Amino acid sequence: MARKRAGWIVIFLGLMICVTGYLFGADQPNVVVIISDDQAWTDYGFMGHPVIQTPHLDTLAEHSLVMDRGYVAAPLCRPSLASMLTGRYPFQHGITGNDVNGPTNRAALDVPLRESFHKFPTFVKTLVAHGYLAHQSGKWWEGSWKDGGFTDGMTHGDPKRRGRHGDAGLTIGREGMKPVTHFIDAAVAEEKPFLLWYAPFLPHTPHNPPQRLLKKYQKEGRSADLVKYYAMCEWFDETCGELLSYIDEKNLTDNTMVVYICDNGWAAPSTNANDPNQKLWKGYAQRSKSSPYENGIRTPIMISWPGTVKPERSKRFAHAIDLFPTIAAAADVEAPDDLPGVNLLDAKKRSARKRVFGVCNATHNMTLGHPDETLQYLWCVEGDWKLLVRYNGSDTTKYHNLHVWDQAPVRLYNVAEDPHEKNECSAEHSDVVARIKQEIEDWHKPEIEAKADQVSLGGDCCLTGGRRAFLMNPLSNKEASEK
Ligand SMILES: [Ca+2]
Repeated sequence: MARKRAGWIVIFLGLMICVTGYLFGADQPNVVVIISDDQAWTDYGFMGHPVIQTPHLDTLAEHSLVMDRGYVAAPLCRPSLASMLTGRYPFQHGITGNDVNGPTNRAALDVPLRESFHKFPTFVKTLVAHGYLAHQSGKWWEGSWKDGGFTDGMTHGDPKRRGRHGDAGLTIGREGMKPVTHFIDAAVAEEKPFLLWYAPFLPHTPHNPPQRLLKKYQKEGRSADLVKYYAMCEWFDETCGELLSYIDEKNLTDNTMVVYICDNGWAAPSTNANDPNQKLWKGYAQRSKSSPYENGIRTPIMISWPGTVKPERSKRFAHAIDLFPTIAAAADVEAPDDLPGVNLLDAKKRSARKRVFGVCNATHNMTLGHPDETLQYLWCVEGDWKLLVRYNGSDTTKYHNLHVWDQAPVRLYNVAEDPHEKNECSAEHSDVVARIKQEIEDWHKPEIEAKADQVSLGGDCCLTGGRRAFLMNPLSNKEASEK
């Protein structure tokens, strides 16, 4: 009798494995998400940069599906990362900038924003709910790793101990890789699939690379800010190499999907020295970080998964909001069905997409429930065209200088012929402007209203009320000339 029962148990377990595919995590790949911080889309060997050397990411690219027309939802760290996590645009999840108003009580004012944000599903929480171990390292703005649903991590998020955008997590890469490699060892020992959030504070400022790299890029006539940045890009690449080598040494490469993306672009101020508007901002080149131009929002997005994802170079669009549906599909778990992104492993879905959208809000000035109040631009890239629509959202801090110079109500570029956006051509193509502007309005208004209503937040949905209370109009020609 006991033997018969045991037989049934074996059959039942076998059926469970066939049906679910992830009993004991047997068929679930590990997922490694590598996120660069402040690096322009051009600044890699595999993207054709003539000076910067990124041999490890170049090797990863050789083995990856590389989508070099990738875009992020916002050209700034916190909203960009929040959109990767949730698969939603900033005006949907509410994190539109890096900081709230109020320089002295930032910690208290940020709490309700984070609490609202954490009601949204993320790929971290979803994978953990399906048996993954998950480790956070590097940039993390939303409290502690525990708040984000990770099972392990580095960021405490305590404002009394300088918690804001990663704190202890920001040492990863810059001071070695031990927390990550220890976590990998622990996951292997437990025989569980793992998710790694590797978002080092690289090549982000402070630009303090090792001397050996600094010396390598020093050259007569090359400005000091450029030398430091180039060296930082290679330093970041070295840490990616350390991580990927460790995974290889542990024989995990074949069962690990690596997703690569950068959160927003960056360019050295000296590269824009001839532009009089550069006087307004010393930190980085205007039209890079915090801007909707290509040096702010474009990034290569790549996926490596040996034996499962065919290495190729694709000209199809990819978007940061695709990470959640892609990672969920790889792990064979459900993502929310109202997410606007696509599973990038599905070539048909990639091909069917005609355009991508995104936003640019003020860097600070976030207030709960009013995600559009700080809106500066909406943008759309469709085929060869890119349209920017300027809005006049609140922007009361020093970061005002990032956008104040740019007062054209719309700007149109043919980014296929003019990838560095030197020839604004809206006057010659008013039909294209009208068509894409309408597409932007259709995307941003009614659809999002409906989506906000659908989001199950398990409580009062601040976003719905907020959006109804506040809908901005783009700058008119008259306003633009007066501002
Ligand atoms: Ca960043």
